[in-house]
Amino acid sequence: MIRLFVALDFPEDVRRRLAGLGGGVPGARWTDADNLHLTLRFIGEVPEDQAAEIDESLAQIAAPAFDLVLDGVGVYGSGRNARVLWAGVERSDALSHLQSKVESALVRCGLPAEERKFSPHVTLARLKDASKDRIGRFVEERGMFRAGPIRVDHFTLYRSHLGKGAAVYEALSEYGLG
Ligand code: 2AM
Repeated sequence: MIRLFVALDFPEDVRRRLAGLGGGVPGARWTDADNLHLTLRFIGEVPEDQAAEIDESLAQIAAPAFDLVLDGVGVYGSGRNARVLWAGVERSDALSHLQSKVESALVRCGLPAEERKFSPHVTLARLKDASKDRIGRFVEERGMFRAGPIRVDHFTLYRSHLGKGAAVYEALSEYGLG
């Protein structure tokens, strides 16, 4: 079995800027600059032959390239249940369009439909027992963050290797956008 997800990657300068937001929140595990991405669809564990089928199906997607703007930061969960610090994405019909094409390609491969609404974000940090005040301050101080427009001319199928430390993401295939 291999663990897969579909995501957008970012150019190095954008990743550096995102990584530069980190710090000042004890209890936060910051995402390495190299691992920053925007998940279009988490797939999870699938057998290798199904992975090949998924790859073929994603390769058939035809969608336009587009520009993406990252906008602001926020937190998932609140109080003691704050789990994730994220950077947000400006509303983009092109992004939603691509995401729904990915979703239908995966459903055609026999994967169960995603029940949760697509909520595009870039995970900056995962939180464990982080102080509410520090989280509040982070969101306040970094709220003006903006990056882009970023040209999105491909999306990527990633394999996630789970280990003792942070997961290692391996790009398996890139798919061009027209
Ligand atoms: P997250 O950053 O919001 O946690 C690889 O794990 C990517 O898939 C992450 O970007 C993660 O989103 C996303 N993902 C979505 N659902 C997931 C799940 N149930 N388990 C692990 N990762 C998930």
